Amino acid sequence: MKTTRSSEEYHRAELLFPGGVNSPVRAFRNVKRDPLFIEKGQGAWLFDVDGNRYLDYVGSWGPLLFGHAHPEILNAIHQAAQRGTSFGAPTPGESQLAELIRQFFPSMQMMRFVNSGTEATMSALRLARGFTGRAKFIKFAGCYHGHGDSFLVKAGSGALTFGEPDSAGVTKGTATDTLTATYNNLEEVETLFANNPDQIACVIVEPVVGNMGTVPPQPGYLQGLRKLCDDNKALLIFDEVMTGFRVAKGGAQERFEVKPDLTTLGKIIGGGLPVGAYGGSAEIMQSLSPLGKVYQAGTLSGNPLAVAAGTAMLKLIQDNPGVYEQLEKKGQKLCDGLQLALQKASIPGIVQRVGSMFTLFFTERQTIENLDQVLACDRDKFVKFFNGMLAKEVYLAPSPFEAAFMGAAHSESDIDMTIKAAEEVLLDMARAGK
Ligand code: HOZ
Repeated sequence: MKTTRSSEEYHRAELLFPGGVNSPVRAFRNVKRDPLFIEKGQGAWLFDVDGNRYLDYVGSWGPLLFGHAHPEILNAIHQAAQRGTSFGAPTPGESQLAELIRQFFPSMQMMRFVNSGTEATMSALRLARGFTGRAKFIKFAGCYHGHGDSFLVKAGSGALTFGEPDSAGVTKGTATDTLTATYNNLEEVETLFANNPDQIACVIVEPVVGNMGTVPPQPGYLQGLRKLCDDNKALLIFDEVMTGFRVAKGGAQERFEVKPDLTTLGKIIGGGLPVGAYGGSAEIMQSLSPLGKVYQAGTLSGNPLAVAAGTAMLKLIQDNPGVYEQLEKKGQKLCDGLQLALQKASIPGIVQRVGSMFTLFFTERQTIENLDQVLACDRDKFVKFFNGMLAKEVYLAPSPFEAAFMGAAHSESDIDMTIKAAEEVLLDMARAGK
């Protein structure tokens, strides 16, 4: 695999951007190679600037349910762009997208559009604090809710990839209001509530964690969080930036039948363009300015291009009601194949999956339920696996702390190719280990 041009681009970018990138995980440092620079994407495939192609299981970190450059999404963007790219004033398109979102997420009776998942979670936290009049909140080790100061405490994703789950620049004052607990452990949450009576505004959780690899909630866990929040008059926030329109059409809240007070959504409702949203009951949402006292604003919020792309994306979901069943079946086939490949190579590991998001963990354990267990997995094996798969044209997330995403554009033969590649890579790893 020749990557000369990618390396040239990387060295050029290193002079312009810290680490040569505009978001840390994509620097590929943890997989010990230079990043690939992308020329284009088409369906399930990515093409780099050297002309190599890769079957893409990152999918822009989740939103590309129907693959790259889907004609209906491109057409919507094109049509919208001809009418202008930004107005800083309301448009009917925003209501159309919001009505569609509400059909899938009835808990989001009212919502507010922002520009990213990070903005959505930051704003939802401020709203929860403003609504309850309380300062503290609970998050879970290994969960990542974007790069807002309050959330960079025991954070997952890039923060974890580079060993900085607690970022420099976050003041002690900010961090003291962030209480952390172990994911899938209700007792710790109960204790935090008991030790901080009437002080906790909300609990925020990735209902299925994607930012430390795919870690599903144990049966009853999300219901338990719901009850603890109710008992303590705190709000429950589901960060569905990854799981929204992914693990079910109505996200994790539909799949696990738990209704949060607030939901945050990200790039998927922009068809891959920069968008986020947060929403909940009218009572809570009406605390936002200009009706209420919680302030939040943005010129590009509800940007017409992003709204058009998002509307096209949600219409695709609406018009393809069978898509989640197909993704479930394909996800099962792929993950069963990967699990068998581990067995054939006698390499300890498990593949965890919820719908079409999944992760292969190199571990002796039967399940991975929290961050400590994730951190105990074999990272050297991950690096070898990642690079081996890349050499066989399969593009996985360049970090063991990210989920993989499969979409409707991945064909049966793409899945067969992935399983075959994994079998070969794992057998090579097993041989080399002897
Ligand atoms: N934090 C994103 C995934 N969890 C990665 C964003 C990026 O590097 O593009």
